Amino acid sequence: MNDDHGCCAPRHEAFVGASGSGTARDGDHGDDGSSSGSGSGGGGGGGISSATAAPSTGSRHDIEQAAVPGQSFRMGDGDGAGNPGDGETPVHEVWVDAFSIDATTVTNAAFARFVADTGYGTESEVFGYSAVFHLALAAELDDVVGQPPQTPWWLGVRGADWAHPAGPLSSLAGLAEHPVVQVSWNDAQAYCAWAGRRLPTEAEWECAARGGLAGARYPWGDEWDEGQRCNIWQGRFPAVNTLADGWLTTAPVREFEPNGYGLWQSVGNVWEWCADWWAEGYYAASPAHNPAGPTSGDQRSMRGGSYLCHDSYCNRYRNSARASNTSDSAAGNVGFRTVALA
Ligand SMILES: [Ca+2]
Ligand SMILES: [Ca+2]
Repeated sequence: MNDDHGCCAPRHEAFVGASGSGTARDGDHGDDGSSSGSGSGGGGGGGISSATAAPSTGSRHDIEQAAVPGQSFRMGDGDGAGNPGDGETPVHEVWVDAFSIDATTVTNAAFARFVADTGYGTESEVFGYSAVFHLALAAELDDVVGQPPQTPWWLGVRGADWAHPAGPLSSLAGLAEHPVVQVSWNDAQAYCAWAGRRLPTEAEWECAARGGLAGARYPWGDEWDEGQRCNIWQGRFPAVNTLADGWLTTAPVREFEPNGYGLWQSVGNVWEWCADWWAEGYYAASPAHNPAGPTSGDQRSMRGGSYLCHDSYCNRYRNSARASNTSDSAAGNVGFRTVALA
C-alpha cells in the first residue's frame, strides 16, 4: 500500500462524504480476488457487483495487436530512478511466455461498442461521480463534490464518467481515438470479459513496454528529449502546463512513436491497469516464470504514468515505474490495454 499514489490517481473513497452531496455512495467493492493473476478475464470480472455484469459475447475488440516474443528479461528499476515505496527493486530476471497485447490503450470508440453491446454501467456512473483534474473541469461548481487536501488538483465531480471524462459539461466529441478513462479496474475486467481478453500482468506490461531494449529507462531508450516522445506534464505542476508536447490531458492513442514491439504510449498519456494485486515488496518474492502478482491484496497495480507526470513531481513515466489504486477507483488519467487469452 502506498498512499503517495493518490497523486497519480485518487481513490474514489477520497471524495466520499466530502460534500454531503448524497450522490456519492460507498458501493460494494466487487472484487473477490478470484480473478487475480494472468489467467483470468473470461469469467465476468470476478464479482462485479454494483455495475451491470457484461455477458461474454466473443470479440468485437478491434484494437491493433503487438506481438511480444517469449523471453527472459530484467524486470525493475536498474538505474535508481524509482520512488521509495514503489517497489521497483530488486531488479530480477523474469521469463514471460509469448503474448499478443493491444498496441494502443482501449479507445473511447472501442469502449463505446462494448457499452452499446452490453448496456454496461461503469462504477463511476453507479457512484455518481469521478475524479477530474482541476484544469480540465467541465462542470458547474455545484457538481464538485470533493477535493482531497493532500492532492487538491483532483476534484470529485458529479456526473463525470467515461462518456463525460471532464464532467457533465464534457463529451466524447473529438475523442473517439483517445484512451477511454474514468474506468475502474472492475470496469476494465468487464470489458475484458466481453472482448474475450484479459488485463496484462505487470511482468507482461513491463516486458512489452521495454520493446526489446534491455534495461532502458524509457520505451525508446535511456535518453530524454524534452517531451516529444510521450505525453506528460511540462511546466510547473499542478498549475502551469506549457503544453510543449501538445496535450493538457489525453492525447490520441497513436500520437508520438511506437516502441520496438509496436506499442504506443506505454509511458505517459494514461495509467494502465494491470491484472496483479499490488504489493510493494513483491519483487523480492516473485516467481521467475510468468509472475502474476500476489495472491491477494487491497489494491491493483497500474503502470506507465500519465499526462500528469512531471520530472520534478512524479517521474513515473518510466518502464519500471509502478503505482496502484483500489479496484473501484477511476480517474481522468487511468485507462487500460488488454492481452489475448492464450
Ligand atoms: Ca502533456
Ligand atoms: Ca500509458
